[in-house]
Amino acid sequence: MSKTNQNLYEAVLTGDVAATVSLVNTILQEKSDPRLILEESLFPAMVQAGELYDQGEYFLPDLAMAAKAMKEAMAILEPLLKNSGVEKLGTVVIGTVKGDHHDIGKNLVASMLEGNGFEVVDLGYNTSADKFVEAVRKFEGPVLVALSALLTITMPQMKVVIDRITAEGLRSRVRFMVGGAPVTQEYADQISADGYSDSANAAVVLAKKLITSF
Ligand code: B12
Repeated sequence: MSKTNQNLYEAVLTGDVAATVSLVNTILQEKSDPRLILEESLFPAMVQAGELYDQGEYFLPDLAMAAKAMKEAMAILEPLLKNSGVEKLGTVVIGTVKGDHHDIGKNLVASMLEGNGFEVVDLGYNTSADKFVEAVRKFEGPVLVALSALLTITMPQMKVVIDRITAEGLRSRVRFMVGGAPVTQEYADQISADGYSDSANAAVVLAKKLITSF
């Protein structure tokens, strides 16, 4: 890895947004392939940030800052990547379910998925089942639907979404992943979700697994 790519890796990992933006622009001026920037610096930095969080060495603000740096870098690279034909790993429609206004965890999961190569459609918080159905219909191929809930009373809304998408005949091309502090693997099984994870990093591993399960 070149010195500049190594510096960019460090900048994302430490959540230094200004350095990240400046380094991405420097590397692009050297006529580097945007895909190499992703593969050599950005993705490894996000994977490492997620691992440090899982190990308890990074705390929430550290992970959020790394995700922010990644997001700013992606904002510069995305238009270039669209032209260079980089294949996305898959599409994820994500949202916090109806009645629930917690979105910090959902945003982290969305950023991590985006940072790791997924196309992410973020429906925000307090998202109705109708909106999930509408979003899934916009795509033709396989879609991962990621549902977040932080309140015990909104958890059942996850089942409402799964049931609605099933009733609309879309179940065969959708995999559901669920999460949020009160959600458990047991609950995920109970509502027939395809996967559960308790952290943004584990959500990336799960999404990569589910996208190959169609
Ligand atoms: C911040 C916060 C708020 C903020 C939300 C701001 C925002 N923009 O999100 C505000 C102040 C608005 C708020 C409001 C309320 N809150 Co609140 N809130 C919290 C708090 C302190 C932190 C939540 C958080 O952001 N955690 C950090 C993130 C990173 O963690 P996370 O969300 O769990 O996400 C991680 C994983 O779960 C996972 N994950 C999350 N989503 C997904 C999705 C998928 C698909 C996957 C795979 C993984 C995944 O990955 C994430 C990253 O690692 C929690 C306490 C707690 N310890 O959870 C209470 C808490 C969730 N709130 C609670 C309550 C009761 C409320 C209110 C009803 C309070 C009130 N009386 O008004 C309102 C409800 C508003 C509403 N309609 O939603 C209770 C819920 C109790 C329960 N079990 O039902 C909690 C647990 C506090 C408590 N101990 O009582 N809250």
